[in-house]
Amino acid sequence: MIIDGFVHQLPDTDPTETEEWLQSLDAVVDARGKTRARFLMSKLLERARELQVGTPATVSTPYVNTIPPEEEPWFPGDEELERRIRAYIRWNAAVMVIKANKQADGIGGHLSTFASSAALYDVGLNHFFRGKDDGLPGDAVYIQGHAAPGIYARAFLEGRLTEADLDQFRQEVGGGLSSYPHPRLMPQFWEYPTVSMGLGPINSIYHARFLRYLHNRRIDDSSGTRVWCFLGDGEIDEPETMGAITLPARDELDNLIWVVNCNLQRLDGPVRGNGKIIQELEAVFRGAGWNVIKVIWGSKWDQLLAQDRDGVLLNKMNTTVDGEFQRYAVESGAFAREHFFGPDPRLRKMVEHLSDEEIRNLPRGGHDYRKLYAAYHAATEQRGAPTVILAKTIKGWTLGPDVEGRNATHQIKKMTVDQLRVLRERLRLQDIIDEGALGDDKEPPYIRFVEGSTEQQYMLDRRKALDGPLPERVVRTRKPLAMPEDKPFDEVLAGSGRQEVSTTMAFTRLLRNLHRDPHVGQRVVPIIPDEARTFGMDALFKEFKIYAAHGQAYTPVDAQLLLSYTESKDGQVLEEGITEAGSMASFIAAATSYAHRGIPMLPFFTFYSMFGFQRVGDLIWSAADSRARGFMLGATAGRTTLLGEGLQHQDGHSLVLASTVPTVEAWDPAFAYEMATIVRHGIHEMLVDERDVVYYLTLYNENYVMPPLPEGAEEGILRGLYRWADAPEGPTHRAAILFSGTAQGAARAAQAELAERWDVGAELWSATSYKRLREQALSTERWNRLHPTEAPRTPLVTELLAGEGAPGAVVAVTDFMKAVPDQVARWVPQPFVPLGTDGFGRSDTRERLREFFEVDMRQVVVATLFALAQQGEVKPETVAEAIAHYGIDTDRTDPRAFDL
Ligand SMILES: Cc1ncc(C[n+]2csc(CCOP(=O)(O)OP(=O)(O)O)c2C)c(N)n1
Ligand SMILES: [Mg+2]
Repeated sequence: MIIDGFVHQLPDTDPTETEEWLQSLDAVVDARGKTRARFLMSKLLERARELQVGTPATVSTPYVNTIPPEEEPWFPGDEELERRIRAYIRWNAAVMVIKANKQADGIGGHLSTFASSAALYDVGLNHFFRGKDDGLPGDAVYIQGHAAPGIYARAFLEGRLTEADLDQFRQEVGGGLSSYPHPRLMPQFWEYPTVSMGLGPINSIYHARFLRYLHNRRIDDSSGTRVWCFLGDGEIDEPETMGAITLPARDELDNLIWVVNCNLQRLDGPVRGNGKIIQELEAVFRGAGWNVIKVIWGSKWDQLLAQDRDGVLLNKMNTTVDGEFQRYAVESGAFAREHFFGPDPRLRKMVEHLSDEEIRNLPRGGHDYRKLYAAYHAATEQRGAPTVILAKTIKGWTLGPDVEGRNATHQIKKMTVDQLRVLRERLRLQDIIDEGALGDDKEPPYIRFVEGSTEQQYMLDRRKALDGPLPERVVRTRKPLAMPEDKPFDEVLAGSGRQEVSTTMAFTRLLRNLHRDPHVGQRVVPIIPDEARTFGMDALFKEFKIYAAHGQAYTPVDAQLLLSYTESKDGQVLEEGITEAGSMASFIAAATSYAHRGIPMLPFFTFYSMFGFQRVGDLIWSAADSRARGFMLGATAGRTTLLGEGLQHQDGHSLVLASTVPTVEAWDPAFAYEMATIVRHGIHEMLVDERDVVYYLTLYNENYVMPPLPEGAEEGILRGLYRWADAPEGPTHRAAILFSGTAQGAARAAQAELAERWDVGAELWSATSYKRLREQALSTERWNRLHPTEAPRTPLVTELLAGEGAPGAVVAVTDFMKAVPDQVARWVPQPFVPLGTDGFGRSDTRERLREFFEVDMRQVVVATLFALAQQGEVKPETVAEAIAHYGIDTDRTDPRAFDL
């Protein structure tokens, strides 16, 4: 069997010596058995590592704690006091969920996640996580969403929340505590939304990397901050969780620590019933270059392991699958004695001295705070690699036999009085909670420490020593950012002269100019997922340089070119490689830096528009929850503008998806000056008005002459619609054509054609944001509905299009789906005909695509005549005449059809 093929390819410089070593091993296996041989091999590997021989790392170790008892550091806390504090927290966490469900049946909440992870948080909060009271940002802690009740329960004991607050858990409409970590709903409390599985983990990775970026670029000293991320073992199955784990190892992010709560269960049942999740994760993370610390067994197992001379206990640990371990969590001590220890007489003997109850309570490592303390301590001492702590726990721990380890435990949110009694005993709270306080007709009480009690003082002192409470969201600008000068914008606003350019090219120019701006230059963060060349943004590589944690260790193949691929430790571009999810996580880190660091940044995340909203929509939603401020640019936008490529590439709907995110301002500029006006306004909103908004702009790759900013057009651009050209004088009929993005070409051509051939004078309007128009109209409509006796207000879009001397019909043309202009259809009183690119995209020339999707000049002309015919302004025959004139095939299949 060839395992290490390489040794066969290298010369053996001393075969006799090699043979001696091999024979020694054979002899050990023969005489002492494989267990002993394994032990010796492990010892050899350990020594080799100490001697820095450079042997390849093994990816898995036996199913025991990584840190041996003799290497556990002294535990600086008061164990008994901490246990008692935790009992109070556990009790209150359970009571708040139970009460919430009594008051508002079906409101939900979770008992078991926190019950399994209480010690994981407490050890961190008592000994490691730094707050912000010293004026610095402290640590960033991503808390498992379903553990929120425990975090509130602690904040209550610390005096940060009241009983009334706890009673309002999940009743968010009245301002109650949010179900999960939502900065949007509790902006002074939560910092990082986590509850959509997998997003917390990936965000934490890019957060840690962003801190290094700030540090290496000398924008901020981030060496005092660690990023801690708590996640579930079930959450591990999300691609977002595991998809980026090689990055922190590559970048040596020793400021990142993950704590995986391995309770072996997820929502429906076991995470790996037939396998071992901890072993699987150890191998994956070690393979990826992480420092892995397994915390599997509590201290009481140490004595048993120390007696395990034949390796039978170890063997049993190694070979028992998780499904079986979960069973031991729900069964009695006698059952474990029989089935775990029982079959082997040597094992059975090992636990002879323990009662059934003692066997049942042999705790798992994740409930043992000495073990956890040792793990956290080692993680914080680790240099040059991120750490993952795999802590084995029991889901629902302490909540009693009806809840602990049960498959249904995740969703249990009610407890009977008897179950509460068991909990009270398990937590040793009989002296605090009166028997009389529990009863079917009673609300279970919250409990507090006596004012000035040792417990209260201890708890508060610990947080004081660690610089204040956590979690806490504070927006405290440490390094302000002023608006850029006019100069970066002027060039773009002036138009392109006779040169034909695209809005993408203009944006690249603007980005370069902003980079040179004395105010914001340093804080611009261009983020690109391996697509810069597609967008013509590779020109920025040389000037901005690409961020690389270790600089550039090679001479790039294009070194001799003016625009070479330049990496640098203080590079500015985050060239993320092919990961829109990772780029989005980077974006969130930069876009929330104003809050978590007090340092506003200006992220510009430019991506293939097709691979944005539909690919990473949930991360965008999480950016909104995080109160992100930044720019997202969907380049290669439009279903007909991106010629070639095809169905999987051509985006005609990102604007529809963008319209669903409350904080996203969605823009579809046609001209460079519109784009620049919008970007400048966005920067103003983010930096000066301090609005938590994300600006989404489409960028196209079609070249045409960019006109200069028309006098006074800013206001119209920013409200979402403005008249771009008057109707030509002369024709009898009047219409309006609204265009967005590259549809300006068809609209302008149609205007000329209509005047020349069909006696229609069409005015042209640029619709820069239907979303904005719709939001405004909805507000007006709502105001009217709620103020029925007052003079009704007119939505802006109605006022603009249907005022005095209004055109007889309105046609809207877009390179996106008709649903985009349809957003305002309800408020356009004239006949309104949207033309758009519904259906699957396909590869062809622009011209043929526009013909195919019926958004070319001819279709705009026909649609305009049709709309006028609706109004009785022209005859239906005239429309038919136009159709015939342009040779439009009226029997062709609708381009929306997919079931051909
Ligand atoms: C993306 C996503 N899918 C599904 C859910 C629903 N959900 C909430 S918790 C949960 C199980 C979590 O299990 P695990 O990660 O092991 O956490 P534990 O509670 O066991 O600590 C699921 C499926 C979700 N919140 N997010
Ligand atoms: Mg779990």
